[in-house]
Amino acid sequence: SPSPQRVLSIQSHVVHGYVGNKAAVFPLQLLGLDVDFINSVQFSSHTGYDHFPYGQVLNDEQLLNLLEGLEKNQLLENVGYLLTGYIGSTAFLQAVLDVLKTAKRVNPRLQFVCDPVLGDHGKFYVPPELAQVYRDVVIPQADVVTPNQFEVEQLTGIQIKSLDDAKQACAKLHSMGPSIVFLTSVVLEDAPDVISIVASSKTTTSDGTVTSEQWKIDCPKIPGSFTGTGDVTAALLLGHLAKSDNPDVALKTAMEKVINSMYVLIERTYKAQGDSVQSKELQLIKSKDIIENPPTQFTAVRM
Ligand code: PLP
Ligand code: PXL
Repeated sequence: SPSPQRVLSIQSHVVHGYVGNKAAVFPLQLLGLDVDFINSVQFSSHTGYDHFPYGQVLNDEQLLNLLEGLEKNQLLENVGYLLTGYIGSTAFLQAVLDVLKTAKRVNPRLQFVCDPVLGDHGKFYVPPELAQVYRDVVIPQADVVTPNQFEVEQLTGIQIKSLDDAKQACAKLHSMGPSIVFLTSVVLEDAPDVISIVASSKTTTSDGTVTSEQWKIDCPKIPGSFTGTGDVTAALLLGHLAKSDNPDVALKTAMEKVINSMYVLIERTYKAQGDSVQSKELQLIKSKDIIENPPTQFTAVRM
């Protein structure tokens, strides 16, 4: 029988705190997945601390060198998922696409879960020219995309003010390629204190008919902003989709597990925080229980 599918995760490493691979690997492992991870950077902390950057950045050549080692040792054969998050340069993003190409050649069933990290709250935190690279060459090759509100607006050109806008933006992203679109947090014009999470799946039947369905969960907005939430969300989504054996209910069920875990994680982090940046680090390890056993507070409704 085929070996279980591993995840290849290409993300940041921080010595202290929980973003990038430090936020993604632990949840994936708790959900029972083997994770091979490449650290795209090693920094002392995330960018929100006073003194930054300290550490090293992996360049595109170094990434391709690791790829060569993985390929020559036949270590890509059981890679079923590629997961990517924050990527800081066009050259590195192109090299990630080379990783995708090679890993897909070795395993044509590989699924690419792409968090198209651009920025948040109206501001870019990567070079803005990356938006076009994601739009033109990355998203078309992705199976699952997990943009936040700013990112979906940049990628589709659609401002999300209503649920209908969110639906249209999902349809536009589906038309670019991905069969699953997961909007990690949108705040709609008529409900400023609510975070809506939207999940949309596209199915192409054997006669070529394309259908889609959308699910939504509304949560009360927990005040403040925490770093790494998007990274945990994408990892949990991959993990729960990978674990599900019934594709017909997979997205709704996965979404509910992801959001019920995320809500408690953010709530615990909110309650634990003090005045320092450090005190706002996600309470990820202490939340092992609700990652392994997601609560059932929130239920997804059809849009
Ligand atoms: N709140 C909840 C309950 C969530 O599940 C998520 C992400 O999935 C977020 C907020 C998103 O947080 P942020 O706006 O910091 O990305
Ligand atoms: O969560 C995304 C992220 C990834 N990598 C580094 C970061 C952040 C967010 O601040 O600083 C280095």
